[in-house]
Amino acid sequence: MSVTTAPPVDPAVVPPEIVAALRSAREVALLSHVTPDADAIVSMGALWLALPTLGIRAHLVLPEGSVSRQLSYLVRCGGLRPATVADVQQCDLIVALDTAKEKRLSGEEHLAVLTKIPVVNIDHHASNTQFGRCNWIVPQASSTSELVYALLRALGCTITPTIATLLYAGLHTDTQGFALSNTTPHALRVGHELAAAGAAVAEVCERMHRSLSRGEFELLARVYANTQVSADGRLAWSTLSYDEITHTGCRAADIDAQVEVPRSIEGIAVAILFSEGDPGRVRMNFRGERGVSVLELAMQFGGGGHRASAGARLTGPLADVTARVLAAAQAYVAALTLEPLK
Ligand SMILES: [Mn+2]
Repeated sequence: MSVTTAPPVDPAVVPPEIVAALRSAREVALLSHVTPDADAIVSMGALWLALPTLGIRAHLVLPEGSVSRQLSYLVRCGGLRPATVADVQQCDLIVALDTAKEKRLSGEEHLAVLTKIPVVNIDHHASNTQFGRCNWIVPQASSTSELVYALLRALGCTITPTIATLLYAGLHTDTQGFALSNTTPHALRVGHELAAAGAAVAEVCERMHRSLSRGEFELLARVYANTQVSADGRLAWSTLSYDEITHTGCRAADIDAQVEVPRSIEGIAVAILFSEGDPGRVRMNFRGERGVSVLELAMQFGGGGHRASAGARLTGPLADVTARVLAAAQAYVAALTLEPLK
């Protein structure tokens, strides 16, 4: 039976059935999405640290090699220990975090032994398919971290400095340093409370923004060099071929934030980064500016996400995928009615 929770507008209000599901659990498997971002890792990490204090065993599913070099800081910071397949065999509850659809869940081998267990689905993606038995989906929340913070408070857990640092990193990255339209008064309030609880604010900023490896720096230079802008100035995009990625020593897991390069051009409405992390597999990162949603665009290609930040994947040669998606994106931006820039 599926119980769908109507999304509460206030991200600080945790539905009672979510609290009850956690409270009655004995052993929990924490899962998130493939190519986990900071929000995904820390949402699992904060619960992994906090649940044992309530007498609940917790296992964090983070398959080997799935974390980018940059985000491995969060794994070290939290002392996070990924679970083996054997570890999760006795679990009686799955908590899915920051994951819009079931097939995006990471940990294929773990999932194979986690069948027939109820799923609690906690997320802020507007495109979430409500695949859990209990679903707490709040598109108004800046991040899943913001929701996990409310959940830990509702469960009466202590917000230790380590938990505060992890959750702060999730808020910080999903809001691009409290600089995107999802930076609500509530997100800032939670950021304040996490800082007050001992979050290492400056360290998080340093590790997330001023800690590029030489290879990541070279990859970014490539993204700049490959950036193009449409004739109408509304669309900017860049590409990274498999050869360009491997040449710098980077991996598919290291690609995400580089879409900020085409996005940084004044006046654009849509930015796209095409990256061929594995040969013939092209990932698109879409970003919307000037209030424009890219969610519909990503969904046209089987993807999903948020209004201003979405993604999709296609199989095929990079040039073919790029041409196909750009044609749709050009038509999309050409039809937009945009407010003039101030
Ligand atoms: Mn998120």
